[in-house]
Amino acid sequence: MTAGALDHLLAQGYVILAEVIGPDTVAEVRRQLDPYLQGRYPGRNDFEGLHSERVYGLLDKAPVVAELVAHPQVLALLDQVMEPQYLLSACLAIQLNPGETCQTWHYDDAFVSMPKPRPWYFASAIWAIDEFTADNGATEIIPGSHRWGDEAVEGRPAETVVAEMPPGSVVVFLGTTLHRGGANHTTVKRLAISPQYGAPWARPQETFMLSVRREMAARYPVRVQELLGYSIHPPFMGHADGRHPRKHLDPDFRDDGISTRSATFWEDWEVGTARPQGSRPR
Ligand SMILES: O=C(O)CCC(=O)C(=O)O
Repeated sequence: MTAGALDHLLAQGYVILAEVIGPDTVAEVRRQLDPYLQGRYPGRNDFEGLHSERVYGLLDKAPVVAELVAHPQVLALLDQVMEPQYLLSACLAIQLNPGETCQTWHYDDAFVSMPKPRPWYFASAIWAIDEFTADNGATEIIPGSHRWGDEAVEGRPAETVVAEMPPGSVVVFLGTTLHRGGANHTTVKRLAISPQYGAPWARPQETFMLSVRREMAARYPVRVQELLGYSIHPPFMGHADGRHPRKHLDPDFRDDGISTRSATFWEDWEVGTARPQGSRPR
Protein backbone atom coordinates (compact mmCIF):
# COMPACT_ATOMS: atom_id res chain seq x y z
CA MET A 1 0.00 0.00 0.00
CA THR A 2 1.30 3.46 -0.79
CA ALA A 3 1.16 6.18 1.87
CA GLY A 4 -0.47 8.33 -0.81
CA ALA A 5 -3.46 5.99 -1.05
CA LEU A 6 -4.03 5.99 2.70
CA ASP A 7 -3.62 9.78 2.89
CA HIS A 8 -6.13 10.21 0.07
CA LEU A 9 -8.63 7.87 1.75
CA LEU A 10 -8.39 9.71 5.05
CA ALA A 11 -8.44 13.21 3.53
CA GLN A 12 -11.06 12.72 0.82
CA GLY A 13 -13.02 9.77 2.20
CA TYR A 14 -12.26 7.59 -0.85
CA VAL A 15 -9.41 6.37 -3.00
CA ILE A 16 -9.22 4.66 -6.39
CA LEU A 17 -6.68 1.86 -6.91
CA ALA A 18 -6.29 1.32 -10.63
CA GLU A 19 -6.04 -2.12 -12.28
CA VAL A 20 -5.43 -4.12 -9.13
CA ILE A 21 -6.61 -7.46 -10.52
CA GLY A 22 -5.74 -8.72 -13.98
CA PRO A 23 -7.98 -9.58 -16.95
CA ASP A 24 -7.97 -13.31 -16.12
CA THR A 25 -9.49 -12.75 -12.69
CA VAL A 26 -11.95 -10.22 -14.11
CA ALA A 27 -13.02 -12.80 -16.72
CA GLU A 28 -13.36 -15.51 -14.08
CA VAL A 29 -15.57 -13.28 -11.91
CA ARG A 30 -17.78 -12.68 -14.92
CA ARG A 31 -17.85 -16.41 -15.80
CA GLN A 32 -18.79 -17.53 -12.28
CA LEU A 33 -21.46 -14.83 -11.88
CA ASP A 34 -23.00 -15.23 -15.30
CA PRO A 35 -25.57 -17.89 -14.28
CA TYR A 36 -26.88 -15.54 -11.58
CA LEU A 37 -27.11 -12.46 -13.82
CA GLN A 38 -29.87 -13.65 -16.11
CA GLY A 39 -32.65 -11.55 -14.61
CA ARG A 40 -33.01 -13.90 -11.61
CA TYR A 41 -32.24 -11.21 -9.03
CA PRO A 42 -33.77 -7.91 -10.23
CA GLY A 43 -33.49 -4.81 -8.03
CA ARG A 44 -36.60 -4.66 -5.86
CA ASN A 45 -36.80 -0.94 -5.17
CA ASP A 46 -35.38 2.37 -6.27
CA PHE A 47 -32.32 1.95 -4.05
CA GLU A 48 -31.40 -1.49 -5.41
CA GLY A 49 -32.26 -0.11 -8.84
CA LEU A 50 -35.33 -1.01 -10.88
CA HIS A 51 -33.08 -1.50 -13.93
CA SER A 52 -30.43 -3.37 -11.96
CA GLU A 53 -29.60 -6.87 -10.83
CA ARG A 54 -28.19 -7.53 -7.35
CA VAL A 55 -26.75 -10.84 -6.24
CA TYR A 56 -25.90 -11.41 -2.56
CA GLY A 57 -24.26 -14.33 -0.76
CA LEU A 58 -21.49 -14.26 -3.36
CA LEU A 59 -19.00 -16.34 -1.42
CA ASP A 60 -21.39 -19.25 -1.75
CA LYS A 61 -21.94 -18.71 -5.47
CA ALA A 62 -18.72 -17.40 -6.98
CA PRO A 63 -15.63 -18.44 -4.98
CA VAL A 64 -13.28 -16.30 -7.10
CA VAL A 65 -14.84 -13.27 -5.40
CA ALA A 66 -12.81 -14.22 -2.29
CA GLU A 67 -9.75 -12.87 -4.15
CA LEU A 68 -11.40 -9.46 -4.23
CA VAL A 69 -12.76 -9.64 -0.68
CA ALA A 70 -9.31 -10.35 0.76
CA HIS A 71 -7.20 -8.54 -1.81
CA PRO A 72 -3.94 -7.58 -0.07
CA GLN A 73 -4.01 -4.00 -1.40
CA VAL A 74 -7.51 -3.38 -0.10
CA LEU A 75 -6.89 -5.11 3.23
CA ALA A 76 -3.65 -3.17 3.70
CA LEU A 77 -5.70 0.03 3.53
CA LEU A 78 -8.51 -1.28 5.72
CA ASP A 79 -6.03 -2.52 8.31
CA GLN A 80 -5.08 1.13 8.79
CA VAL A 81 -8.59 2.55 9.07
CA MET A 82 -10.66 -0.20 10.71
CA GLU A 83 -10.60 -1.78 14.15
CA PRO A 84 -8.65 -5.11 14.28
CA GLN A 85 -10.74 -8.21 13.52
CA TYR A 86 -13.07 -6.17 11.32
CA LEU A 87 -15.59 -8.32 9.49
CA LEU A 88 -17.10 -8.62 6.07
CA SER A 89 -20.53 -7.01 6.33
CA ALA A 90 -21.88 -7.58 2.83
CA CYS A 91 -20.63 -8.86 -0.50
CA LEU A 92 -22.80 -8.32 -3.55
CA ALA A 93 -22.74 -7.99 -7.29
CA ILE A 94 -24.37 -4.84 -8.68
CA GLN A 95 -25.17 -4.85 -12.36
CA LEU A 96 -26.64 -1.62 -13.68
CA ASN A 97 -28.57 -2.40 -16.82
CA PRO A 98 -29.24 0.20 -19.53
CA GLY A 99 -31.79 2.75 -18.36
CA GLU A 100 -30.80 2.66 -14.68
CA THR A 101 -31.16 6.04 -13.00
CA CYS A 102 -28.99 7.64 -10.28
CA GLN A 103 -29.28 6.29 -6.77
CA THR A 104 -29.94 8.69 -3.91
CA TRP A 105 -26.87 9.97 -2.13
CA HIS A 106 -26.19 7.79 0.90
CA TYR A 107 -23.46 6.51 3.14
CA ASP A 108 -22.94 2.84 3.92
CA ASP A 109 -22.78 2.90 7.69
CA ALA A 110 -26.21 4.45 8.05
CA PHE A 111 -26.98 1.44 10.28
CA VAL A 112 -25.00 3.15 13.03
CA SER A 113 -27.49 5.23 15.01
CA MET A 114 -25.01 7.82 16.26
CA PRO A 115 -25.19 11.39 14.98
CA LYS A 116 -22.65 12.59 12.42
CA PRO A 117 -20.03 13.89 12.21
CA ARG A 118 -18.48 10.86 13.81
CA PRO A 119 -15.91 8.20 12.99
CA TRP A 120 -16.78 5.55 10.42
CA TYR A 121 -17.46 1.97 11.55
CA PHE A 122 -17.83 0.48 8.08
CA ALA A 123 -15.90 0.82 4.83
CA SER A 124 -16.78 -0.31 1.32
CA ALA A 125 -15.02 -1.35 -1.84
CA ILE A 126 -16.57 -1.27 -5.30
CA TRP A 127 -14.67 -3.28 -7.91
CA ALA A 128 -15.15 -2.46 -11.57
CA ILE A 129 -15.67 -5.67 -13.54
CA ASP A 130 -16.72 -3.63 -16.54
CA GLU A 131 -15.07 -0.32 -17.25
CA PHE A 132 -16.71 2.39 -15.13
CA THR A 133 -17.54 5.52 -17.13
CA ALA A 134 -19.55 8.65 -16.48
CA ASP A 135 -22.07 7.36 -19.04
CA ASN A 136 -22.59 3.81 -17.79
CA GLY A 137 -23.20 4.58 -14.10
CA ALA A 138 -19.75 4.76 -12.49
CA THR A 139 -20.06 5.32 -8.74
CA GLU A 140 -20.22 9.02 -7.83
CA ILE A 141 -18.64 10.31 -4.62
CA ILE A 142 -18.66 13.56 -2.67
CA PRO A 143 -15.05 14.08 -1.55
CA GLY A 144 -14.70 15.18 2.07
CA SER A 145 -18.32 14.28 2.91
CA HIS A 146 -17.12 11.76 5.50
CA ARG A 147 -16.64 14.77 7.77
CA TRP A 148 -20.14 16.15 7.25
CA GLY A 149 -22.91 16.21 9.81
CA ASP A 150 -26.40 14.86 9.25
CA GLU A 151 -27.63 17.79 7.14
CA ALA A 152 -29.24 16.83 3.85
CA VAL A 153 -27.03 16.91 0.77
CA GLU A 154 -29.56 19.06 -1.04
CA GLY A 155 -28.66 22.71 -0.82
CA ARG A 156 -24.98 22.09 -0.20
CA PRO A 157 -22.63 23.08 -2.96
CA ALA A 158 -21.00 19.73 -3.45
CA GLU A 159 -18.16 18.90 -5.76
CA THR A 160 -18.60 15.34 -6.95
CA VAL A 161 -16.13 12.85 -8.35
CA VAL A 162 -17.09 10.18 -10.85
CA ALA A 163 -15.07 7.02 -10.16
CA GLU A 164 -14.18 6.35 -13.79
CA MET A 165 -11.81 3.38 -13.86
CA PRO A 166 -10.79 0.45 -16.04
CA PRO A 167 -11.90 -3.14 -15.28
CA GLY A 168 -9.99 -4.67 -12.37
CA SER A 169 -9.82 -1.36 -10.48
CA VAL A 170 -11.42 -0.65 -7.13
CA VAL A 171 -12.69 2.39 -5.30
CA VAL A 172 -12.45 2.12 -1.51
CA PHE A 173 -14.38 4.55 0.67
CA LEU A 174 -15.19 5.11 4.32
CA GLY A 175 -18.62 4.22 5.69
CA THR A 176 -19.41 7.89 6.28
CA THR A 177 -18.62 9.04 2.72
CA LEU A 178 -21.60 10.08 0.61
CA HIS A 179 -21.83 8.30 -2.72
CA ARG A 180 -24.34 6.84 -5.18
CA GLY A 181 -24.50 4.64 -8.22
CA GLY A 182 -24.70 6.76 -11.35
CA ALA A 183 -27.19 6.51 -14.22
CA ASN A 184 -26.56 4.09 -17.07
CA HIS A 185 -27.20 6.07 -20.28
CA THR A 186 -25.51 3.45 -22.48
CA THR A 187 -26.82 0.32 -24.14
CA VAL A 188 -24.49 -1.99 -22.20
CA LYS A 189 -24.40 -3.31 -18.63
CA ARG A 190 -22.10 -2.12 -15.83
CA LEU A 191 -21.04 -4.89 -13.47
CA ALA A 192 -19.46 -4.25 -10.06
CA ILE A 193 -18.62 -6.36 -7.01
CA SER A 194 -18.99 -4.63 -3.68
CA PRO A 195 -17.46 -6.15 -0.55
CA GLN A 196 -18.31 -4.06 2.50
CA TYR A 197 -16.59 -4.33 5.86
CA GLY A 198 -17.65 -3.44 9.39
CA ALA A 199 -16.39 -3.12 12.94
CA PRO A 200 -15.93 -6.49 14.67
CA TRP A 201 -18.66 -5.68 17.19
CA ALA A 202 -21.23 -4.42 14.67
CA ARG A 203 -23.80 -6.74 13.16
CA PRO A 204 -22.92 -7.48 9.51
CA GLN A 205 -25.60 -6.71 6.93
CA GLU A 206 -25.56 -10.25 5.56
CA THR A 207 -25.92 -13.32 7.80
CA PHE A 208 -23.09 -15.24 6.22
CA MET A 209 -23.46 -18.21 8.57
CA LEU A 210 -26.74 -18.89 6.71
CA SER A 211 -25.88 -17.73 3.20
CA VAL A 212 -22.42 -19.29 2.83
CA ARG A 213 -22.52 -23.03 3.39
CA ARG A 214 -20.03 -24.28 5.95
CA GLU A 215 -18.37 -26.58 3.41
CA MET A 216 -17.76 -23.57 1.16
CA ALA A 217 -16.41 -21.49 4.05
CA ALA A 218 -14.07 -24.35 4.98
CA ARG A 219 -12.39 -24.10 1.55
CA TYR A 220 -11.35 -20.47 1.89
CA PRO A 221 -8.07 -19.08 3.23
CA VAL A 222 -8.10 -18.30 6.95
CA ARG A 223 -8.32 -14.54 6.37
CA VAL A 224 -11.51 -14.97 4.36
CA GLN A 225 -12.95 -17.28 7.03
CA GLU A 226 -12.15 -14.68 9.66
CA LEU A 227 -13.81 -11.95 7.61
CA LEU A 228 -16.90 -14.16 7.31
CA GLY A 229 -17.15 -14.27 11.10
CA TYR A 230 -15.12 -17.38 11.96
CA SER A 231 -13.11 -15.22 14.30
CA ILE A 232 -13.19 -13.79 17.79
CA HIS A 233 -13.30 -10.12 18.71
CA PRO A 234 -11.45 -10.26 22.02
CA PRO A 235 -12.10 -11.16 24.63
CA PHE A 236 -14.80 -13.54 23.38
CA MET A 237 -17.34 -11.94 21.04
CA GLY A 238 -18.28 -14.36 18.29
CA HIS A 239 -17.99 -17.67 20.11
CA ALA A 240 -20.32 -20.50 19.09
CA ASP A 241 -21.52 -22.69 21.94
CA GLY A 242 -18.53 -21.59 23.97
CA ARG A 243 -16.09 -22.58 21.25
CA HIS A 244 -13.95 -20.58 18.88
CA PRO A 245 -16.04 -20.51 15.66
CA ARG A 246 -13.08 -21.74 13.56
CA LYS A 247 -13.44 -25.07 15.39
CA HIS A 248 -16.70 -25.48 13.50
CA LEU A 249 -14.68 -25.51 10.28
CA ASP A 250 -11.61 -27.31 11.58
CA PRO A 251 -12.02 -29.40 14.76
CA ASP A 252 -8.24 -29.40 15.25
CA PHE A 253 -8.02 -25.62 15.30
CA ARG A 254 -6.24 -24.22 18.36
CA ASP A 255 -6.21 -20.49 18.95
CA ASP A 256 -2.72 -19.82 20.19
CA GLY A 257 -3.14 -16.08 20.00
CA ILE A 258 -6.00 -15.81 22.48
CA SER A 259 -5.96 -13.10 25.08
CA THR A 260 -5.89 -13.92 28.79
CA ARG A 261 -9.58 -13.14 29.17
CA SER A 262 -10.47 -15.28 26.17
CA ALA A 263 -8.40 -18.14 27.52
CA THR A 264 -10.13 -17.94 30.86
CA PHE A 265 -13.46 -17.96 29.11
CA TRP A 266 -12.69 -21.01 26.98
CA GLU A 267 -11.06 -22.93 29.75
CA ASP A 268 -13.81 -22.33 32.29
CA TRP A 269 -16.38 -23.96 30.11
CA GLU A 270 -16.63 -27.66 29.64
CA VAL A 271 -20.07 -29.19 29.17
CA GLY A 272 -20.93 -32.03 31.50
CA THR A 273 -17.86 -31.80 33.67
CA ALA A 274 -17.03 -29.90 36.78
CA ARG A 275 -13.52 -29.28 35.52
CA PRO A 276 -13.16 -25.51 35.57
CA GLN A 277 -9.54 -24.92 34.58
CA GLY A 278 -6.69 -26.28 32.59
CA SER A 279 -8.56 -27.70 29.61
CA ARG A 280 -8.15 -26.36 26.12
CA PRO A 281 -11.13 -24.94 24.26
CA ARG A 282 -13.26 -27.77 23.00
O1 LIG B 1 -23.47 0.74 -7.84
C1 LIG B 1 -22.81 1.65 -7.36
O2 LIG B 1 -21.95 2.25 -8.00
C2 LIG B 1 -23.04 2.11 -5.94
C3 LIG B 1 -24.02 1.23 -5.18
C4 LIG B 1 -24.16 1.66 -3.77
O3 LIG B 1 -23.55 2.57 -3.31
C5 LIG B 1 -25.06 0.91 -2.88
O4 LIG B 1 -25.94 0.20 -3.34
O5 LIG B 1 -24.91 1.06 -1.63
